[in-house]
Amino acid sequence: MITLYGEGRGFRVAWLLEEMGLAYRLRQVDLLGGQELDAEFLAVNPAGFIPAIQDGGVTMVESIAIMEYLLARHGPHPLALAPGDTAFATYQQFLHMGEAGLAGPINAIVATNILAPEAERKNWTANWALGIFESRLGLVRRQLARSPYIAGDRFTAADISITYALEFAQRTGCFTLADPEKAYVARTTAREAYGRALDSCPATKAWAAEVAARQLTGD
Ligand SMILES: N[C@@H](CCC(=O)N[C@@H](CS)C(=O)NCC(=O)O)C(=O)O
Repeated sequence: MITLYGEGRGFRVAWLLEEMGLAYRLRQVDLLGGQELDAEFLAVNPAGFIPAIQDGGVTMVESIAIMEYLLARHGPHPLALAPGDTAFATYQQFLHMGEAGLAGPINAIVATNILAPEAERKNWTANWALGIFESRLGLVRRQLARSPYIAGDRFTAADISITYALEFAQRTGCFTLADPEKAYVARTTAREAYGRALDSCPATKAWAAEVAARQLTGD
């Protein structure tokens, strides 16, 4: 049985595991509540960040790499486009851009908003990170103007990567999605596997519900 350590970007992994029908258990990691004391987790990832997985003798980190590993090791699976597919390059590009160009830069803004002293919250670097996010989002928008999913007419693992990043940006209040992205997120998150992943990730589910309630009341 695969063990997934931590929610956060671990949600991408849980969603993929649900899509693939692979058995797993989620081992919670409390990043804000002293993971420096969590010796069992630090034995898995000495750097202390999430997500990580253990699958038999394999231990690894980095959500996109974990997704590629699962799709290859437990595949082939239709959610990963094959190299011979005409959309393979687009698939590969957006699978990685979801983290490298979208969620990664948002991390810098979130850390600034939560951790920086009040006087340092508005700063050049956080603005720069937002600019990076927005420029990559422009490529996502161009692509979604051409096709319902990021690599064409069907849902792939790249949509998990991109959807996670867009929800992350929206829920952290770093960015307000426009209608085309909202419609895309509504499409991808309507999948049954997304709902099952939310059910197995209680912190993510509670966060999503809290943000949705705040948006309804306009707070
Ligand atoms: N590129 C990494 C990013 C991992 C990451 O930033 N994880 C966050 C939570 S979602 C975290 O553990 N932050 C604390 C830290 O990096 O020390 C991935 O995609 O897995």
